[in-house]
Amino acid sequence: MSDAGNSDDGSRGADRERTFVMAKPDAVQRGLIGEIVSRLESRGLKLVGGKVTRIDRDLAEEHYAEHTDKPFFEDLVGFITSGPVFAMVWEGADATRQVREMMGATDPAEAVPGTIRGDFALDLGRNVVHGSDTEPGSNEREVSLFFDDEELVDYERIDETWLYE
Ligand code: DAT
Ligand code: MG
Repeated sequence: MSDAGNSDDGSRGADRERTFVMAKPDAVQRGLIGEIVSRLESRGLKLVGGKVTRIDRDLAEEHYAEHTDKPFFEDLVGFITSGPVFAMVWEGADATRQVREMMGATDPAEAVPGTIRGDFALDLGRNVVHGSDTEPGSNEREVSLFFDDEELVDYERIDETWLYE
């Protein structure tokens, strides 16, 4: 990981990680990009990459490879390729798990209020946001699927000394 930490021995940087997040086509169409960005940004996570892009079928199949054999796979690929998405990389302590918590349950019907899906979605097939799962390596796999290294920017936020002890 980067030298994002501020301590002399670099130890504060040790538990920072990067995770892949995406405002899905429904979020883009419904004007929810800012809402999603705002929540993660206010939490203290750091946006290190972001772009509006279209996902083609090959990328969709690779991104969702774990679901290839699921009955909903075709609908999922159809949906995620149906319009532009906003792809992001966020960095921070325990970022993958924290983003997943902030997203809420996969099925918005089960997502508690206060989570992104619990506040902005109703239907499993239109759940507005994607975040890497917590399987080791999932975050890195997805980041590199969507971003080249030079698209990701190392920098310090001025509030980092107030976000991390
Ligand atoms: P998540 O997006 O929370 O990581 P997942 O990886 O299990 O959830 O599934 C990927 C997406 O596929 C999910 O956001 C919505 C869709 N999906 C999951 N389970 C589904 C189901 N049983 N029926 C229809 N769509 C489903
Ligand atoms: Mg998943």
